[in-house]
Amino acid sequence: MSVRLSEAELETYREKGWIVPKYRLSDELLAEMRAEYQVLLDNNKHLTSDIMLAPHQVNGSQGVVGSTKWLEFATHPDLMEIAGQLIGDDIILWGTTIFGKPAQSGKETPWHQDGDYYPIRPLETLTLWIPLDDVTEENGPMRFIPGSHEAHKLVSHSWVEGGDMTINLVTDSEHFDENAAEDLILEAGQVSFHDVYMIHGSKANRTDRRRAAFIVRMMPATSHYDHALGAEMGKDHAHHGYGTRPLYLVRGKDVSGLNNFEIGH
Ligand SMILES: O=C(O)CCC(=O)C(=O)O
Repeated sequence: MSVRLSEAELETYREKGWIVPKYRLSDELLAEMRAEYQVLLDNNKHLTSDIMLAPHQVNGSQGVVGSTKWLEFATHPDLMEIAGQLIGDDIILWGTTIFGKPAQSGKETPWHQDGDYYPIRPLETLTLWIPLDDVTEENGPMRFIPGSHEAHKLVSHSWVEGGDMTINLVTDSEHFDENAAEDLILEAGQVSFHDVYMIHGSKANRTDRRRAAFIVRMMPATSHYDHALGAEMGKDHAHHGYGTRPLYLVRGKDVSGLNNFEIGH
């Protein structure tokens, strides 16, 4: 299956802030990822599956017992080929997450911009969102506000307490119109790619069907992942481990010359 993006797909990414290319993971790879997810769940019974940080690290953030298998999945040559067309050929992988959205009790992810959390300057990151299960309108699809990335600006967020959400920093409502949201209805094995400034979220899952997704964060190596800033910014959510995240140069070279590839390894 082709991993070359068409001009129309590139244009959609620029205009809307995300794309779901005409590409899908092979059934074999998807089956392997799903089996590995079961291993992850079995090895992490001490954690809730709503959000598992950095499963690609053997000792992941938040006490996750992870596996380098997730690093292998994240850097699959097809995915790297597509990422290269969106953020250039020098790429650093700095994070992964699994939002497990379990059946019946899957928590809401409130509206947010990813970038509000990240110690990356200039702020750039491409997120690969890879559903391990079919995503329907009912089981908590990702929801995007088209074009909300366009100004390339972080808008104000507020800290909202509550145990029924996967994260607590929420985009203030004056910055977007929820009625404009588009739901991302995908089959397992399709992949969505979104921009770091995109306002997005997902509703709770009250259905009998799990909606787990593996998420990969990659930045162009023209940017600097500043670990010291990460430790400082991450005080409010220290379990994210932003001060000690290992960086992986997965393509090309460190153009910024500032990234540290030893911390956290
Ligand atoms: O999977 C979800 O429900 C939320 C994921 C998310 O917000 C993200 O990948 O940035």
